[in-house]
Amino acid sequence: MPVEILQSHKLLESCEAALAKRYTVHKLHEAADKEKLLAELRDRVRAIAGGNVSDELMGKLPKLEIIANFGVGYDSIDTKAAKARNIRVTNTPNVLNDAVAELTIGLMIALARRIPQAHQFVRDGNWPKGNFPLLTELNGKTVGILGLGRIGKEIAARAQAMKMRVVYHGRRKQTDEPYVFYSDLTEMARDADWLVLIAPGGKATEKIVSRQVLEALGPEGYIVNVARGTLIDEAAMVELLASKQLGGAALDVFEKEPLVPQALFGLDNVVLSPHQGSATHQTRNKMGALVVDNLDAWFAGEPLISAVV
Ligand code: NAP
Ligand code: 8YV
Repeated sequence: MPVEILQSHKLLESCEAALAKRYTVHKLHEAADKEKLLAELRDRVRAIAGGNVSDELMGKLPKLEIIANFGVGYDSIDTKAAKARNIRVTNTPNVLNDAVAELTIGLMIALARRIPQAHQFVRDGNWPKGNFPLLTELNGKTVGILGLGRIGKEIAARAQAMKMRVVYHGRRKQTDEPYVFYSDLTEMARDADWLVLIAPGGKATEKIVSRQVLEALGPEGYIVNVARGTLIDEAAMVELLASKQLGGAALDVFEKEPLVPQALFGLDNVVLSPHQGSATHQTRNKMGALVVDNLDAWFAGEPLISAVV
């Protein structure tokens, strides 16, 4: 009898197909009556593929052994509860580093040179009426990276290729890294031209980029968020962008995505992106394969490939 697993949300097609080949998959997100499905599956489900897993959901599946998240960020899973219940949790690290780092640099150039706005300017037939305004460049500028982890290091390498100076903030100094470390985020924001966020979401980083940090970045400063919307005081950021007390923002993630604060749509100093850091065929396929490989390893009694709990 194949192992029964629960899929908690829509996954990549190739990942869903691979799961269906190996397991009996129940799709929670497609169930008309979720509680009824959970009650039926109570003593049968041994794994969850996907995120959005609360302590309450775990409590409804007493035979649950493992949660395999599709994504490196696992802030939608209550890992503390999983640990307490002796449930393993895996994620999809490293395979997406390059894709996210590439998008980050793309967003930075797009914001510095207002590429989406320039595109619209040409399409709207405005060019013959006058030139697009002069803007700014990345080279020679300092970028402060909040979260010099797997992805942060790839962003740092690419920022150096853009002839930028790299500094970083985290909970600790990384002695083997060549970049200047700031123990104080506000201080880093004050000294940097760009602030790039690529630290995990969750309680520990909630609104870590406060109004004070944004004000320190200032009217010439640019913020790029490819981490999670929860890291920024979004209301303060919108207000500061609108009043030009913050220079600009390139945002791939939002507090309540896919909902985006309406006020951002009318601003010319923002570039908006629909949480697409890892959204390429090659990267998403690798992420999907890692979800399946982790589950296969678990049910074969082998060590997990990328466990977080
Ligand atoms: P990682 O290797 O774990 O790096 C995270 C970094 O954040 C570490 O350098 C860590 O440094 C720092 N950090 C952790 N907690 C912190 C805190 N409380 N305060 C300050 N710094 C903290 O993770 P990763 O693989 O690079 O991924 C980072 C995040 O990117 C993910 O968790 C996810 O949310 C996001 N992401 C977004 C997309 C997208 O599509 N936009 C795609 C992939 C990932 P210290 O340990 O020294 O503090
Ligand atoms: C994905 C991500 O968009 O890995 C992460 O943490 O944010 C992205 O790669 C997401 O997890 C899947 O939709």
